[in-house]
Amino acid sequence: MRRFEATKRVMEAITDELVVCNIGHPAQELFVIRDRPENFYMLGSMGLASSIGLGLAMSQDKKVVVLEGDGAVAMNMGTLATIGLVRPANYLLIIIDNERYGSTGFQPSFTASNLRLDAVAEACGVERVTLIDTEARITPAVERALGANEGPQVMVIKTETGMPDGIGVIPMDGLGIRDRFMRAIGA
Ligand SMILES: Cc1ncc(C[n+]2csc(CCOP(=O)(O)OP(=O)(O)O)c2C)c(N)n1
Repeated sequence: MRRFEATKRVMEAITDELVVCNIGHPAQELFVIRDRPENFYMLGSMGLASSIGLGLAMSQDKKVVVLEGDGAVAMNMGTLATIGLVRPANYLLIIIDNERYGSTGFQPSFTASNLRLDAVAEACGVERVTLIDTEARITPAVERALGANEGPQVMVIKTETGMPDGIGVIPMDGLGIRDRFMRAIGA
């Protein structure tokens, strides 16, 4: 299972939740898998999808699912401490851990050697942390996580490296993505 397959399985569990997605290839893959106005794609700012999603969860009632990369979370590790502190019940952070900085050429990241993000999330006070390495477990686990309004929750999905050929750039600019998303959430 690569990030693409993992994202596909996550999206099978999504109904009306807001989805905020990591910069680069993860966002491009999500666009191909299932574009919808309730998706907010990061352009440019690595590490901030989890923080933007956190603010979103704190400011409105809909459930928020954030799709992050291990590299992005390692870059902004304070985000896990903040999630464990403010504890929004409607927040699910899914870290797709391919042990690489995928979008820039699959250079090995910290999780390839010394970093366990599930353990960091637990140490930050997040009680519901799930570690998944099997594709078939993803959709039921996300459904379960979203069924209970018992966030914050963190799910780490271990994947292989690589991505499908032919994934192109998202045909919207930042303002277009923002405006469409804000309309979708009635902001
Ligand atoms: C502050 C900052 N540093 C570096 C980059 C370049 N960059 C964009 S995506 C990326 C890799 C992201 O890796 P990860 O979050 O693990 O996601 P993956 O692509 O592996 O799914 C890098 C280094 C950036 N956009 N912003």
